[in-house]
Amino acid sequence: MSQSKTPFDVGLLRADFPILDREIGTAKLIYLDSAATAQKPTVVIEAMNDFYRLSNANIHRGVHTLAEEATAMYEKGREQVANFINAASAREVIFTRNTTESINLVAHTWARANLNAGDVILLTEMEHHSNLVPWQILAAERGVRLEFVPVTEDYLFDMDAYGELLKLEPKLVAFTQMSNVLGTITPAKEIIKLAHDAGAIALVDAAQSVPHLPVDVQALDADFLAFSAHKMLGPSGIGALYGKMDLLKAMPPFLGGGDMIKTVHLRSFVANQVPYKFEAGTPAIAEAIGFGAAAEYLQNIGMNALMAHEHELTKYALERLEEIPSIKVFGPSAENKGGVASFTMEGIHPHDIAQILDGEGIAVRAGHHCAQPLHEKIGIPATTRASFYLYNTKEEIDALVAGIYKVKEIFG
Ligand code: 7TS
Repeated sequence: MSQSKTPFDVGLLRADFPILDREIGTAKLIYLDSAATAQKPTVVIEAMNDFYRLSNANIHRGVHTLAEEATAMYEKGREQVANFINAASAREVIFTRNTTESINLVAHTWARANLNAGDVILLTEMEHHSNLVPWQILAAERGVRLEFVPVTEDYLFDMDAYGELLKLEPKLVAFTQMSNVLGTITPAKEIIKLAHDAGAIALVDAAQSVPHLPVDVQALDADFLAFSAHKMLGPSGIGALYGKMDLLKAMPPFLGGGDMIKTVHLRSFVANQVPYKFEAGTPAIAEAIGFGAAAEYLQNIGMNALMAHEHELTKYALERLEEIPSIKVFGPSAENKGGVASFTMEGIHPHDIAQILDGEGIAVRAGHHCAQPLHEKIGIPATTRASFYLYNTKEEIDALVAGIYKVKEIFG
């Protein structure tokens, strides 16, 4: 999809991110926690500031100039986000608070209207809690049955097992396009095609993929696709649910209140059209504007160029990390992996590793990364995770490796 308009120059790009100039103690910040949330470029910060400075008003209700400007800016954000994932229409993009809310929206509306006791939902063992718990709640309430596609020994989506599980005729297949722990990139297009052939609807958890890979919802033929602005250089507090128009039209509303209605009487209401039917109350207006600016910024860089840069970094990071004695990195080889390196070190707790690295200015995350069942499967309670984005460099990976040697020194 997006072709780079300028050559990928990480030095130049870094200048777009003011936070990268920060120091942590006396060390320069090395931010390796973009899988948790990404840093924000000036264009995003300024787009939101400008809205508050110049155009702040509520949307979809006033006739005054500011209200019209605010509405146009909010809807432009939707267009930019829709364009970024190549949705057929901007109306197929619903603004939510985050990936979590997007998945819950589907669980509350589509699933409650369409699933009954005994119906099967197919998930995978490597899902984030966001794509597990909403279905567990539904299973407890409705008697829906959950089944799980295993992760192979090579940390990949198990296609053979998937083929077998599809014989259960699931109504929904909901899976991650990129694991936030293993970095595993799943063959989403093939998974969706097979789901459709088996009569199922497919929901893609794209929280980690939309920020890092070219994602085209039409090419994928995804029915639903959920992602968050904050992981793709945009603000927190806003995310998106893409849905095919015919599905969205048939779905009951999510939350009730202002903006999601056409008319209201004391005992009844008529729902508004898609996407407003799913956006009750005053939304995150500045955030939608920032979300759009982030999508456009990424599109101008070009997702193929960004992906190539991250691939180089990931390959390099795996080589350098695997050199270190007593370290174990989890996940597939670089060909099937996004910019995530989760590891353990013999006899050293992940939180201690993260703490010592922080002393060197290096931000990584330690814990189960909201994927506890995956850690149970692998047989470890926690990992330390370094994750990369467009602004990271090989020098930063060298600093990470030096930091890890320091951890080893401290722990003898
Ligand atoms: N799905 C995946 C695959 C994720 O990685 C995350 C967040 C979510 C869903 C939820 O996104 P949210 O924006 O609704 O919170 N993952 C992480 C992480 O790996 N570290 O912090 C958040």
